[in-house]
Amino acid sequence: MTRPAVLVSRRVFDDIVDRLRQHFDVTTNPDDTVWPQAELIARLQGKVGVFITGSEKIDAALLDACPDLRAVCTMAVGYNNIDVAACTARGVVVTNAPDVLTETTADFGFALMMAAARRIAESEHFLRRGEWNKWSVDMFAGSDVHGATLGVLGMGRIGQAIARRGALGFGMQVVYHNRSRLPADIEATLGARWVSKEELLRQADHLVIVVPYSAASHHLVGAAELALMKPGATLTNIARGGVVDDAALARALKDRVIAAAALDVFEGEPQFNRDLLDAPSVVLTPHIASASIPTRRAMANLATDNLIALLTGGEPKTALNPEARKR
Ligand code: 8YV
Repeated sequence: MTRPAVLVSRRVFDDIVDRLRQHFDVTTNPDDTVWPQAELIARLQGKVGVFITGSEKIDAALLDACPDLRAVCTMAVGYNNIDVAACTARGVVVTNAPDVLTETTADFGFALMMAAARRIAESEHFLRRGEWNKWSVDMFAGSDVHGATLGVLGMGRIGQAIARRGALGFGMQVVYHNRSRLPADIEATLGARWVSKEELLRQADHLVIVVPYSAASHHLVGAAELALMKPGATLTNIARGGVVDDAALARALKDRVIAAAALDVFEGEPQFNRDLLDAPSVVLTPHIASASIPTRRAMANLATDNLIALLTGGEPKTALNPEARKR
């Protein structure tokens, strides 16, 4: 009997591929090439399932060109690279990887926020350049994190995990903005207060952005929003490139509209706005907030569990459109 054919679009851990090989005829990408769309489509011919990351675009044109596809399983929690409605319309089930990366991503968001507040990257570059020749009273003096006001834009799982770190670990006052308010008991546990977006921008000493990307969140923070922030404030973006207007942010840092920023995600990444390199007080990392070994393994295993379940008659753990199965 021929086994279902699946594609793993990027290099993953060997034991993940071994798990898939127990059930499927697996094609991999050992060179980890980011395939152009036409090549991805060519490689998907005859495949019923695909294991993807946040980098591959699954849209209506691809689905129409790959009629055998039944399952799209991403190891990312974010799925703005997948047209879920187009998948549903064609009976293709999509799964993502929530929960397993929440705490690791929150750790990193908090670390970036602290690095921006305490000017860690900036001062390290200064030391490496050999410019440190004396102590001085305000050398790289930044702002405090403990006791400050933490503003969380987007209070999903990761936003809540960051709020918990701020409130319980650092005695921060937590304000947040989200389309829907949290239940009162969760607000009480996190010590978090819902405010309007404008109030959030005005009140936060440290703003951390964790909203999913969509047309509605495109440039949610641009020049007008940055102008509302405190001159001593920091901004951390671990959400998606495009939620922040990077050009406006680079200008705001240069003009000292805000004090510092930390970015793990960029518009057009892995390309990014080069003006950020010249902006003062900026920490830049290459989209690694979920990159601890145990968490990346958990994300890949969850995508694998989902792909195996979907193609062997089981129940996927984290389907985004379970209704697609009935089609
Ligand atoms: C991933 C992410 O590194 O899960 C997400 O949405 O942005 C990151 O954790 C990446 O997208 C995995 O493919």
